[in-house]
Amino acid sequence: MKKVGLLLILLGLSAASFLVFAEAPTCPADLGGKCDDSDDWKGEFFAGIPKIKYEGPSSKNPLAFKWYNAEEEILGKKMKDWFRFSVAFWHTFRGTGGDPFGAPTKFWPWEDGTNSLAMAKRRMRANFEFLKKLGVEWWCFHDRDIAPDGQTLEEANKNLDEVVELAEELQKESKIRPLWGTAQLFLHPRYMHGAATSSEVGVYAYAAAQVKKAIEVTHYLGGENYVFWGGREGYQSLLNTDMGRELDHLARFFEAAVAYKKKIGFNGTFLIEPKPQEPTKHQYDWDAATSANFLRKYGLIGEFKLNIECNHATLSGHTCHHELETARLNGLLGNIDANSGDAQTGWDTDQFLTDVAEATMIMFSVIKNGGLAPGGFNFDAKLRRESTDVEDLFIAHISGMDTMARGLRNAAKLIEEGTLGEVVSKRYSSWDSELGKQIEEGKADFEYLEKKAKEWGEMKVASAKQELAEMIFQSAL
Ligand code: XUL
Ligand code: CO
Repeated sequence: MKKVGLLLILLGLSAASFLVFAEAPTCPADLGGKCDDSDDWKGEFFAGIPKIKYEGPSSKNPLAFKWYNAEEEILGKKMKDWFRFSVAFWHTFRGTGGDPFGAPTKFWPWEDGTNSLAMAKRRMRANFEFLKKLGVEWWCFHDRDIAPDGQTLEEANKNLDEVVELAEELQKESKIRPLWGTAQLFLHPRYMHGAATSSEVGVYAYAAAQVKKAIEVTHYLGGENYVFWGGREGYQSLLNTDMGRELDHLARFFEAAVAYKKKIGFNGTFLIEPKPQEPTKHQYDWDAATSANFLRKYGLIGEFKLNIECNHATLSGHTCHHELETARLNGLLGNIDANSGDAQTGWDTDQFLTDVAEATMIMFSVIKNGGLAPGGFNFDAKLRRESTDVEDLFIAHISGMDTMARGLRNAAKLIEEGTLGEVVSKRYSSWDSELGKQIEEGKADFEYLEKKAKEWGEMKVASAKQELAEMIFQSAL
């Protein structure tokens, strides 16, 4: 009983960052008292923070890149094009530091503690200043992160339109575009049984209307992808769940989304983001293999790719590298939500990735995939509750970008050097024989193989050389 209670509390931890401000701090002095409904405060939100530059590995400046050099070419492609980094609006601009045990800890100078439209607009201005100073050209959002919900769908859509107009205006003067947009279908109580897999048909319809609008605004803002993360598409108990019917409903929902996408001429990629559990005990898009099977079963395979999130991968008992390879080998690798979990905790901690070895393995997959475009790397990651300075937002992203850049440099070095590749090709060299070729071409039946086995007798089986592979790998880090 105690264990279950603790689990529920822990499950709430990462969802807490989706919540809107619960407690209103007082109007910050920097805003000159303009906290209520005015959007005329056009000051600098990140005063004193310069445009972040590349200073090289010897730099000790926390507000500079040491490894990420946007214009530098690696394996024939600029670093910025390998990554196409994106900032997640929900963590960076809606994360409060609140958790089930404690109140918000972050009181950014531009926040007034309300969920008003004026606040949403000021936050959007802060977002664009942040992106420009960081040198990132993409951002990701949920509909309800960027604009307040409404009493009715019409009111929610009107709020969204107003903030989207401002975002469009702010985008115009820069190259900044959404990497992807999505609909938030998990916070409102109507979605307690799920959205497309809800036991309530009215909720399915409402979710469809919300996704329709979210696709429209993503398209309007020039977004390159649209993500479906099944916030509550799953079950808590099979005893009261018709899993077959719910999965059929999910497929119908995706079919309708594909039809609408085509109807309005949205050419962005649709992405499914697998996650095994949290908030439900069992999410239907468990991992890459489960999602691929779902897409194949329902004839949706050509219409979707996958957005692999590293912390979701570890929650499903896989490495991020495994999930990326599974997606890639199925022709489904579309985007990465770059973050990591914590080895000792079993929930989605959404930390910025700092493990260079993991980043190197991630980049092996990305390089083999020829990059991710039109996808990219979205930092679906948040500051720790205890990190409360505005500059921490920059430091976290700089560190994440530098980690990935080191991964790219290492992976490129290993690929160019070729020794790791040689270990693998040597391991499979018996397959380069006449018999190997016949088998791979489907030209060897069991009788023929039996004949060969008799002819050859007991064979010598070679070492896998795992430690040698590990030695080559670690020496490149
Ligand atoms: C939840 C998660 C989401 C999706 C978008 O774990 O990763 O932020 O990326 O809904
Ligand atoms: Co994510």
